[in-house]
Amino acid sequence: MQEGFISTREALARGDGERVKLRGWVYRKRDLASKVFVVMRDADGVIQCVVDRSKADVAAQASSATIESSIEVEGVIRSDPRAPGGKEVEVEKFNIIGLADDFPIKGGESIDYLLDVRHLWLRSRKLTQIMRIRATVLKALRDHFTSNGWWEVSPPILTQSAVEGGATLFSVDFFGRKAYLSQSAQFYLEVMIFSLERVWSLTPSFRAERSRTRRHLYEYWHLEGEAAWMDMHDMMKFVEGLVKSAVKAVLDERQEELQFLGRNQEPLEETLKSSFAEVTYDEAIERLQRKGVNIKWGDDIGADEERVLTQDERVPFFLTMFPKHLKSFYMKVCDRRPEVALGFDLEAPEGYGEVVGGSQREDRYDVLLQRIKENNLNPDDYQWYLDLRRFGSVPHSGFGLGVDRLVMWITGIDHIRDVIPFPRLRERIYP
Ligand code: NSS
Repeated sequence: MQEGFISTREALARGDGERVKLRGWVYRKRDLASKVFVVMRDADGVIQCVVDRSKADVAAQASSATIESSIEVEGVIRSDPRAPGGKEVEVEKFNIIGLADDFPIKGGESIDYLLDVRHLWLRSRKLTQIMRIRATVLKALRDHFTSNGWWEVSPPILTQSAVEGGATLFSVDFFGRKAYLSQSAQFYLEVMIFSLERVWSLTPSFRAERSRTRRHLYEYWHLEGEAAWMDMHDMMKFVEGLVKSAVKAVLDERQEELQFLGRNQEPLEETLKSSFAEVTYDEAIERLQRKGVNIKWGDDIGADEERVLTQDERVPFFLTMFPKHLKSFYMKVCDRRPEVALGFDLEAPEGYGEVVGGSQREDRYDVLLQRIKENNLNPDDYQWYLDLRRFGSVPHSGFGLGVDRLVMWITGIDHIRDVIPFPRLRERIYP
């Protein structure tokens, strides 16, 4: 199947007069009196293929190929400044492999309709560029863990108890008992650090979010890390390196895609050159008040406030040291200020907001038990989690990174549904 075929990208790098064999799908077509122009796309890009009407059989084939038909072409490379990429293929052989029915996407359709035909819309050039960037981000993130000596582990998705509060749990019937879809692998990762010390996982996480926003999914990709012997600041340093590794890979390897998407690359370049600042919750409240936001110490910093804090920034920064009542029970309470938890969020600039949530974990049995009770949770549900504080407890920290949110910021896309191939939406779990 593979023999002799090259990609559009390779073809555009070939010299005039070279013979090439290509295959892909009909992206655009124009039938003129003397020529048939077919713009063919493949995973790498597009190339213009030209058939002269003097080759009557070949031209007839090209002419009958409908939009999105799969094709094979053979021909010779010619420079032409009018062609996309500056080169085209003078076609000598043209085969239709799969003739397409009338393609239902013609341009100008509503977002709603495009979601109905998501399985076809994923062929669009915009979504293709985003998926390529997404794959590069994922590879960079994985490589960063591996090259720093972290172990990948495989936590479950079916779980018994909440990590991030009962309000956003999806429940499932597990042979007559109630189970839940995982919100976070954190507690399982905490178990694993007692043998492997530094562990990570990449899994779907599920949140039955009440509100519909541009940055919430019901099923999203969650990259989580957990490590023994690391305090909050050690973990923040690691997260900074991790996020920079993804930004660097995209700048190095996905230039054409960023340009296609019209992404301003300056904030990404600045991110690589800067160190991420730490802004405490106390400072953030003051900043918000100075900007005229009606907020006081103890109030939650939500999506709207994050937008105010990040919209004029060009480099990610950490928000830290939150009032403990705003944060999950597992965060370690600060010794000096018992009303504060050792948590950190990484805020993406340019209005994007939170992409990472992490903390140092409460490693004292009594304090953790107390926090579970304060949060009206049943200690029986967390017995195994409490056990970790009974058998060789260790200072440790961890975080969860929303892969979709990171890709959203790096690509500069304004809605999270466009950075994941199959977003689950409330109106439709489709396809
Ligand atoms: O709720 S988090 O802030 N934190 C946790 O789940 C911790 N238990 C993770 C850990 O320490 N191992 O979620 C972490 C990140 C958050 O910063 C977002 O980037 C992303 O997960 N996140 C989401 N992305 C998309 N859609 C939704 N609904 C969503 N919820 C969280």
